[in-house]
Amino acid sequence: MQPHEAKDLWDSIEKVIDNRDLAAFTPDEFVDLALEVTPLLPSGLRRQVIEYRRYAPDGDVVLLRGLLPEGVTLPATATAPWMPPVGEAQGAALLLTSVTVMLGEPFNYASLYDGRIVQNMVPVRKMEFTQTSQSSTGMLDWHCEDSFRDDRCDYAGLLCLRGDPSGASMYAQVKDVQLAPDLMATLREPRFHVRPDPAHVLPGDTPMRPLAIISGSESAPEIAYDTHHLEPIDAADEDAAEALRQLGIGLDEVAISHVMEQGDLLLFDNKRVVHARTPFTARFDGTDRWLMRTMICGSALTFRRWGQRIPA
Ligand SMILES: O=C(O)CCC(=O)C(=O)O
Ligand SMILES: [Fe+2]
Repeated sequence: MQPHEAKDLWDSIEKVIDNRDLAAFTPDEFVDLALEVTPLLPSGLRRQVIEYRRYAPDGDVVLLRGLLPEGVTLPATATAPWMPPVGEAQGAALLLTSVTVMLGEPFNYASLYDGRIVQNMVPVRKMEFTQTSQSSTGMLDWHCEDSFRDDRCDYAGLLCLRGDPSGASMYAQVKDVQLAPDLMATLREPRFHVRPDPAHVLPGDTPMRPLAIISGSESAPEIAYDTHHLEPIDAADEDAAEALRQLGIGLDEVAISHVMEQGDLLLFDNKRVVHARTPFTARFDGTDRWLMRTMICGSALTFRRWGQRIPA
């Protein structure tokens, strides 16, 4: 996006917000407001997002740049994923949602980060080495969002409010992975199960979900993957364990890295891409790396089955 387009858009967003506190909006009202911003996005950007949804001509990840105006004064980095946006960050949350709503319905699970529609990917004290978005000093390893749910998001969008030169976002498209046919065949069998993501607050024991790691067509394969929460159902299934190991290596070989900068908006296909983040040092002084995220359900059918934007 050109600098003058970003500035015009930002001014329009401020008019749409009209000094209201968006924290008082219900999730549906918030998304409805974002839909008022969508037609105000530059037409080239809208075309690119719609083409990505329909054909993904340039791959399963798309990076849009320069969405925030130069010199924007954002508040201190949020201190938790579930903090509602304040000040100028409200405009950023609305902007992210106005783009992602072109891919489907932005949503969240009630069990994740207080069910906030727009979540902050920020470092949190004592969480430095966890496998969650709140980590920092530790590597956040390859995963898809919420592989433990069969209704996991189709896409996720990440908008960078504040970058960190060390914390690179990493992606690997499963269609790029080169693996021997017998390993692929093993990964296509339901010989694995995945435990719930630790970022979710779930009542009692949630059973592990059995699944095949790879599914779908040869030309557009899909993946459900989580380095730390996935294992063969049968602990003695050496072939399944080996296929998983080789897949991890194969993903590393096709990794794409990008250091997010302020105003970068990254969309990825959560069914065809795994992602990760490299370590960085958090200062906890309000200047840390800060991405806003929203997850998108691309299926109107699934969304209607939930009957709500924040399903249980
Ligand atoms: O910070 C990033 O680049 C990605 C964060 C992430 O993967 C997550 O929160 O699940
Ligand atoms: Fe993630």
